[in-house]
Amino acid sequence: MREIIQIQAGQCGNQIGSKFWETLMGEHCLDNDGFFVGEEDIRREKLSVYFNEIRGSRYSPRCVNVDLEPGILELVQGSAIGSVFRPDSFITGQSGAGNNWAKGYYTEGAELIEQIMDGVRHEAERCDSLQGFQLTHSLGGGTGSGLGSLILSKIREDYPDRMICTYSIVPSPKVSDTVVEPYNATLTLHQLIENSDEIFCIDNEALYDICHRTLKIQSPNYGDLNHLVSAVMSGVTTCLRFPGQLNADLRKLAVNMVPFPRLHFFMVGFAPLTARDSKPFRNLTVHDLSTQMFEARNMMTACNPKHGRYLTVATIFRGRVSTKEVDQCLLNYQQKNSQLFVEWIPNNAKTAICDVPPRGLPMSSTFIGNSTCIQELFRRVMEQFSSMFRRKAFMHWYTAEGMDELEFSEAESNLIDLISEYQQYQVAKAAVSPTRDYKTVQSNISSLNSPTSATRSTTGAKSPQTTVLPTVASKLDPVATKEGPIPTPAPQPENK
Ligand SMILES: Nc1nc2c(ncn2[C@@H]2O[C@H](COP(=O)(O)OP(=O)(O)O)[C@@H](O)[C@H]2O)c(=O)[nH]1
Ligand SMILES: [Mg+2]
Repeated sequence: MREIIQIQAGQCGNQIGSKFWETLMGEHCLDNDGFFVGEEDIRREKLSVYFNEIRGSRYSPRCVNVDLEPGILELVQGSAIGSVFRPDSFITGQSGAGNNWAKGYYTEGAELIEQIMDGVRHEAERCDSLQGFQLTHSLGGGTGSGLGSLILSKIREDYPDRMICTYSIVPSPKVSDTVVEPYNATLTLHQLIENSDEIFCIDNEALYDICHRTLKIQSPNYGDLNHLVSAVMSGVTTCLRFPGQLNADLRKLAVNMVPFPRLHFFMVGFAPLTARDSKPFRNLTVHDLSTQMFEARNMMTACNPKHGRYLTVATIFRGRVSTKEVDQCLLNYQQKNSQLFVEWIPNNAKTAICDVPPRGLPMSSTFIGNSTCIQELFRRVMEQFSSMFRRKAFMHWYTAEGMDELEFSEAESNLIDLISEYQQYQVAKAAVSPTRDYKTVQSNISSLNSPTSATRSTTGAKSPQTTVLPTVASKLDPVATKEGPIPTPAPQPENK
């Protein structure tokens, strides 16, 4: 079986991680002690993707739970599902990371890394055919972000041919008031560009807005946010956990979703949105689900898809839904909104259908999009980062742990490059025209494909077949110009 090892790091990582296990155990009919109590084979067939079978019909999550302070891990161990985890899967430090990325990556975290990698190796050796790893963490703190980054780089080193995916919680001032979060987030994103293959960007800003505006929760707490996180994590992992699906492993998903290696940051969405312990108000149809799923307010990444274009999309419908109806609804959406999908990747929206609905709902839909509008999220973080970094505010906390300022500027410019790469593909037009010969078409296609063409654009080189859409660029330009402009490809009339 194609096993996945989950690593959960830090407060947020462990909180969303254990909620994920709780949801999985519910969907796969495991009781709180890990015994399979279901009847349908379909729920059991792929259990070993995420669980170790320990004996008889008892299963235990395949995970390594890491934190630099003991509090949250003690809570997980003491929770209703606490006994399902192997006791030595918990690896704890004592000192905490104090919201400091450098402590997680260089000092406190580094002391724990050998022990963590032993834990990872222990799990990997028990696997029959390991497909990869998934990390749950926040970008804003010190442990999940700093130590999380260190873990990813070690995994890359030790398991270079396995897939790595992360569920990364993006910080928002609406939810947290630690001022250095933009630093920690930028330093982590810098690492994620190199050391992760697939990143599901789950944004506290969006989660807060969904709770507040849509679900009318006056002051949402982490429990409310994590309820949404677990819905979407269950949704995006559906194809990995139930037999016979499209995108049935991490690599297949990446092949469909990632057209260029660095552009592997996905926005995610879910429908119907419900508060904890509540049910949707009315019966849903496939039409409702597919409309809601594409709406900006259902996205758990605070970016508006209408401000960018989709490179690729994957959707997952669950429950007893008609395949024909699903196909029809999606086709309608794409036809009505064709300007939102890049035309140079034909058939870039794929759908999977799984009969098993999530718990408590008759049907649901999950959205995964690789959209160029994700640059809005990066620009938000970048703006906060740059305004502090320009004055070197709070730097001494990082340099005291042995970090160099240079690392901050490198992270900053890597993120600026990433933004401009997304922008470049947002404005890129199809290179094919009936009057061109095959050779020109090929060379245009390869210039579009070449990774250097993306970086080249950051130095202001003109790209021949682009035209600027005014939306994102002009709206966000003030951000771009603070530390020198984030260059966008020069406007050029479309080639005839
Ligand atoms: N959605 C969500 N965000 C969280 C949770 N716990 C912490 N965060 C966010 O994570 C960031 C702080 O990181 P945290 O995980 O507490 O730090 P760490 O323990 O050092 O990794 C802030 O942006 C918080 O808003 C949680 O349970 N759910
Ligand atoms: Mg912590």
